[in-house]
Amino acid sequence: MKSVYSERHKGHAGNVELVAGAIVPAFEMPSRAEFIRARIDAVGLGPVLAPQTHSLDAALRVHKPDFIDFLGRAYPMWKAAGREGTAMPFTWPTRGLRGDKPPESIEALLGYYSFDAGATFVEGTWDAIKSSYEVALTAAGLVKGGEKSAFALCRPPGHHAGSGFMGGYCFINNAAVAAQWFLDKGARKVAILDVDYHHGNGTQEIFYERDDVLVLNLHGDPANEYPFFLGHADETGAGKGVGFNVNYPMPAGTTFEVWGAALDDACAKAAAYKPDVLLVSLGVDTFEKDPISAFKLKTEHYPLIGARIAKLGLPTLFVMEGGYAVAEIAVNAVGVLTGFEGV
Ligand code: 6XA
Ligand code: ZN
Repeated sequence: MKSVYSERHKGHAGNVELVAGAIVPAFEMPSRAEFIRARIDAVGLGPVLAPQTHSLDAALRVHKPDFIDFLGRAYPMWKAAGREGTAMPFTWPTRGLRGDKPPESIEALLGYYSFDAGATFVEGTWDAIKSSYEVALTAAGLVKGGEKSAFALCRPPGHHAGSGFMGGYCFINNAAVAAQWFLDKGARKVAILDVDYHHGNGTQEIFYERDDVLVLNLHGDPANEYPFFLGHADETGAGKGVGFNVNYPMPAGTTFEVWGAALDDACAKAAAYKPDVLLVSLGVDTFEKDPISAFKLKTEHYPLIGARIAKLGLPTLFVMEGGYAVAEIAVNAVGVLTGFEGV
């Protein structure tokens, strides 16, 4: 399997985040991607290509223009306001406030274009966002070009980013961009299988009223788990999208036996949909030792996930999402890919 990777993600570094009342170093850190990159070579998964340059046109097919424009302006505005360090949202236009009126100051814009404090900017963030987007599109191009599969080693991740908002370490929704790109290049139907521990609320929002993208999401029950405000089983789509969004919320402590049954059900639904392409939002924060998650998957399970997905026999693009047990993230993520290849 070919992978696509760019060193430019490393500029998105040194961020802090807000966890349980404390400001701590962000769990979403550059070493995550660097360990995965090294593991690809260690197991001989295949060549690692640099991304091609892409304009933002494909991002604008799933994101609002003012939001994408803001992502590029955010850190320069933060600095122009005399600030340094991490630009972090802290005020949101919730119920009872004016969410329809774009504000002017950087403090307000950060909140206007986010749903939490978890998408933060430093100097190199916008370039890293663009590189992650280009990684996804370049890997999509490999699959479109006839490769059976490809791995987009994206960082920052994307599945929490919606049409007009960032959050949860995500800015541009790389998987959603790639799905729309396949459709624009002639695919009739695309399925997205999100196996990250967290619900991919952004992906759900973007395609919620569509029947040309089937979104399947396995995740921690939002009643008790981030992102809390989306991801319940009764969210099945709207309009012509009814039936084309499927959520599998599962409780803390879920083991592979239970999780794997949900994966089997999701794979059966993906097969019945007969998509032209399958996208996998690949998070490995389902791992038992993940520091911010609560499922109980073990390292030996990740190749089984890849093998199960491979049985669908679909052109498949893996897009990297979460996973924070840095010591094991690479073995687990690349384990899915080698399992897919039957290595
Ligand atoms: C925010 C938790 C962000 C979770 C990010 C993630 N406290 N999403 O891994 O898949
Ligand atoms: Zn996650």
